[in-house]
Amino acid sequence: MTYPQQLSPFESPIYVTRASVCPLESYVQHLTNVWESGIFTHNGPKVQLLEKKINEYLGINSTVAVTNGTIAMQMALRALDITDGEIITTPFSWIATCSAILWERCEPVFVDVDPNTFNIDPEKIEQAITKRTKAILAVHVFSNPCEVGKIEAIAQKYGLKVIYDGAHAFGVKHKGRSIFDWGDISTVSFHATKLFNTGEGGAIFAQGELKERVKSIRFFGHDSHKQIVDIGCNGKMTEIHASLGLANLSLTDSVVKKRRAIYQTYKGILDNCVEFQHFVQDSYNYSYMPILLKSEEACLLVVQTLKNINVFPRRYFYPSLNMIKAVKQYTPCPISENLSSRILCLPSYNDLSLHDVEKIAKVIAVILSN
Ligand code: T4K
Repeated sequence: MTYPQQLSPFESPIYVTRASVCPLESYVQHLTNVWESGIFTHNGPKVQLLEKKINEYLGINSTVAVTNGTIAMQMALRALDITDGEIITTPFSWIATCSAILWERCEPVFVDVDPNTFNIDPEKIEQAITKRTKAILAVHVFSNPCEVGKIEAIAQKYGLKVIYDGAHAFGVKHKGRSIFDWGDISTVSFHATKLFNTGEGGAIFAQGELKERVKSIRFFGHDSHKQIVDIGCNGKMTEIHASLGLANLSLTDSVVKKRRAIYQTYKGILDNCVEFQHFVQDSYNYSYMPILLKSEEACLLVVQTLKNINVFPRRYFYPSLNMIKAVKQYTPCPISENLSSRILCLPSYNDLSLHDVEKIAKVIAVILSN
């Protein structure tokens, strides 16, 4: 295929994201301390310092660092004593939201999403509640906060627990408070592809006794004297991962700033040809760059054309989780199914130049205008 100048392929592939990382020297500084101490795990000084720094950064006091965002949700369910029954959740998410429920021997009950925010639609939650419902597990999709007030009012009315999968939502606030401060418990992912990352990693946010229980569950069910007081697991973050987190944390504001500029550049060019997620400006961290095409056909055309110029967007989240046979028997969620068929996350990361963003956006605009 021959392209006009505007469509010439990029020399190196451009993927949906690249890890945001500190200069190597600042990581090495932390690693040197680890080597000197000989402490590599078991909630050592780097993990404790990372939790303290995250608390300071987010203005909270509830951070418990763990192995990843998936085990964080499983541990959250355990800490809330949810070991069976139904959990109301969203079909528009990464599989981990749902697999965490299934691994804890509970049943996911899908409630459709809002077509504009992409989050679970609170207006549809009540009709899905049964005698077996134990909790609502909602996701702040692409960092867009759920309607927490409405969700928590329903939960209170029916005596349900609320868990927020905040995998994407690091740094996001709602009504002036960290989004991780809402619900009974929240979780986040610090995977390499996330805004703030520790390579692999995550955290659970809980208060008071629940926080102490999470810490115990993280460490085989030990209390602070190494007595077994609970049935736990091994959910500990290592000192190596915490070191990377300590070095990366200071980048976070600049990462958000760069991704916001990328978002604005895409939006400036694509505003008339695609749809964007509806969100409140101050409550978004731009960690993903989702666009909605008018049809699945248009979405696949964009994917193929970008591939031809060495650009690799991702269809997060396709398919809608209610469509996956291995998950559970199909129940219709038409809005999520429709979103999933048309969603595309475009490249967005620190080292991506605005010039390249402009070129990608213009290519999309050209294809869609034909
Ligand atoms: N809840 C939600 C709503 C989630 O989205 C996720 C995870 C979770 C829970 C669970 O959290 P974790 O247990 O993962 O902590 C990624 C991530 O594995 C996953 O964390 C994330 N959500 C999901 C949406 O996407 P892929 O399939 O995109 O990874 P991959 O290997 O295709 O990487 C995409 C691009 O990122 C690469 O082309 C290049 C770049 N990259 C990737 C890796 C692995 C890097 O620059 N460095 C790297 O180390 O999964």
